[in-house]
Amino acid sequence: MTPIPVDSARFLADLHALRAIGGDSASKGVRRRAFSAEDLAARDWLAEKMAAAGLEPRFDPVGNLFGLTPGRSLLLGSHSDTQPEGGWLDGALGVVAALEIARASRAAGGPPISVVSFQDEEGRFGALTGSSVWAGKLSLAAADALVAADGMSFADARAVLAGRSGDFVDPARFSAFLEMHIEQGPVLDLAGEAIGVVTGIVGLRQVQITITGQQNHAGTTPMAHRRDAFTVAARIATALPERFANIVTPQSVWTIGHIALHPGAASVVPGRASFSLQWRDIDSDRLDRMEATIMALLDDIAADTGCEISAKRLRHDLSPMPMDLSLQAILAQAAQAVAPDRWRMMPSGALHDASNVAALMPVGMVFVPSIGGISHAFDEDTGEADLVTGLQVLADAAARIG
Ligand code: HGY
Ligand code: MN
Ligand code: MN
Repeated sequence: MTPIPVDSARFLADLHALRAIGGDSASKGVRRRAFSAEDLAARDWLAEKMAAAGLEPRFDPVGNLFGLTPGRSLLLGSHSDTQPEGGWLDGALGVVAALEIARASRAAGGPPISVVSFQDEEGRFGALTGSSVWAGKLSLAAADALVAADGMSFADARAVLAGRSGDFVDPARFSAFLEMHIEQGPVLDLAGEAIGVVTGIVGLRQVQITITGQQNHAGTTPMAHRRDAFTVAARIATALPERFANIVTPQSVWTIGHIALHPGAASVVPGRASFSLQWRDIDSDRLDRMEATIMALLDDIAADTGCEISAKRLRHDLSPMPMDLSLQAILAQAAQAVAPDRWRMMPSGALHDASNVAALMPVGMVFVPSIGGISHAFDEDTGEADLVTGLQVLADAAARIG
């Protein structure tokens, strides 16, 4: 195995250069929602870096940006779009590490490596939209019909690339996909370990729940006569832990991340509440049981309150996905070589594009620690030494794959 001579200073400089695009002025955080001006500027920056590294930059029809090396190659990458208040490393780390390894390998006559930054991993429009379309899990027509909370359709958003995007890249060009990512949880940080070799990625389900009660006067409507959509939503949220008690494990999670009340005025009893309910687990059957429990709870509360309650499944299915066993073994060898006994095998509680790419080719993932386990927040961070260790492990694994 010939090592790939990565340049960690250049890698860190590129990471900080990318952070500056859409960077928050008061923190290390970034704002680069898919197809925003900042996201497009970051993709243009990346395309220039790809070209300078001798890779062919190519946008596909949904905004995935590939840096292609001729012939068959190993694909490395992640995403460069972010949450509304994103961390500077979520996605960007894997993209910049991929760029550095592809660039160093090409310069040293090493194995052929291509790079990708998938579009809308963070779900401004759908969920892992760019890699879902590339992997054939979401049709282009269905993706185009997706509408962001701000009313922008995916079709209108991606139209900005018209004339600049080529065809979808043939997945057969690639032998395998490796994604480096921050853990986004506390496990490695608390254990004082440097590397996580990912065994599998959780599955995710999400529904949009709408409660229709009775809009009314906040002063003259007696409490006993109200059909207050918010209090019904609150009953659902507070009932879930007890209803899930015999189904879930400590790793199961569920989140109400967004709620809208209508009409949203202080002196009006809200007649309508609409909120997202998302749940995740590594086991498909448990996801099913959680879904059945949610639906039964909605029926019970609708009957008890006289409110109409609807639930619309929001996202295409993102099933739990095991990582390729041989790639897990290679990443474990690389971890032991670079960070002896400071690594572990572990599941991913976050979703990643690798979940989708697994439908096309063998995939593997490697984590670096998140300080305090914080992510999807401006405070997200990882020590530079851990960033460099992750780069070296990914490069070592890429060299072993060849
Ligand atoms: O939500 C997720 O797990 C991913 O970070 N978008
Ligand atoms: Mn991510
Ligand atoms: Mn994320």
